[in-house]
Amino acid sequence: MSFKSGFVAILGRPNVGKSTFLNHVMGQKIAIMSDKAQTTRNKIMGIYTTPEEQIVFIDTPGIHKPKTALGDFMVDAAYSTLREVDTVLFMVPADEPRGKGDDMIMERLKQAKVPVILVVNKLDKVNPEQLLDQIQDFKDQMDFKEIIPISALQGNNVSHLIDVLSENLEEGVQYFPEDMITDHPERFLVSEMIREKVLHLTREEVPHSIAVVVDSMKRDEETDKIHIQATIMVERSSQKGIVIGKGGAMLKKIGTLARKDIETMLGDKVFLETWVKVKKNWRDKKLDLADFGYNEKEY
Ligand SMILES: Nc1nc2c(ncn2[C@@H]2O[C@H](COP(=O)(O)OP(=O)(O)OP(=O)(O)O)[C@@H](O)[C@H]2O)c(=O)[nH]1
Ligand SMILES: [Mg+2]
Repeated sequence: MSFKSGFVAILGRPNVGKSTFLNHVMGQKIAIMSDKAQTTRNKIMGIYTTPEEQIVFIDTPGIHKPKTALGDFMVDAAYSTLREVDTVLFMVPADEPRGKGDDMIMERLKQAKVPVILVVNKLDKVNPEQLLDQIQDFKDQMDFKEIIPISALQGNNVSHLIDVLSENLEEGVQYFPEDMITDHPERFLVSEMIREKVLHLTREEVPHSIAVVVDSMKRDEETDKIHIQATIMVERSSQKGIVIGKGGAMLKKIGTLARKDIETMLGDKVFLETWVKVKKNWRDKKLDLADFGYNEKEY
């Protein structure tokens, strides 16, 4: 049998479970997750390889009405995948009614000449009747190639979705080596894991106002640990106070939790040092955005 391959984008509003799905398929955390909207800010590849096939998933930032240059970058990044993939997974939550955001995305999907599979996620949160109503409502809006309900969190029906994608793959080359799981370097994943902890531990505007940059990452021969130095950027000095916390307690908590995740990912002991720095309005400054890793990336 010949080898099959293809690119699949995961698109949808913020918070619907796109990254949770990607991580479930990959069996490890390559995209951070949180209950805050707009968690993912870059396109993130998850490369799923078996002896017969390679499916290259692209997780994308949740599509929303942008209010900053960072928001523009995120939404552009999500839509840019429409030119790069063979299939789109349009993900919607089972437990929230269709909204303007969904309609806006569907308008774009209709114009793109790519087959779209509707993935109704979070099926664990509704009863079968609610699920059927949700499916019917979306079915009335556009033609989907397939409609598949899943729970990305619990894993229900995810393997069925993979089977459907496999059946629709065309013959093709293996684009990436079988041991490669993502396109981003370890430094990116490290910075994201730190950002995830800040998202989990802070509220309101703080999660949206931070960026994390890894300044250095190298093995310390004496302690045999990976020594990582990272800076958490905030937009205002009041936010710096929040991230550092009373007597440094918050920053310590962020560091401890992030270190554990980073150690699991690297399979190595880690010594993590973090600093907090104010960069006024960085989300609207093109140069800062580029410095913090938010610049164009085409596949
Ligand atoms: N109950 C339930 N919760 C889920 C499911 N999938 C995801 N979630 C939760 O939904 C929230 C958002 O998940 P993410 O994977 O970060 O969502 P996302 O679509 O990547 O969000 P953005 O990156 O902001 O666009 C998290 O709190 C997840 O735990 C599911 O199948 N069931
Ligand atoms: Mg995400």
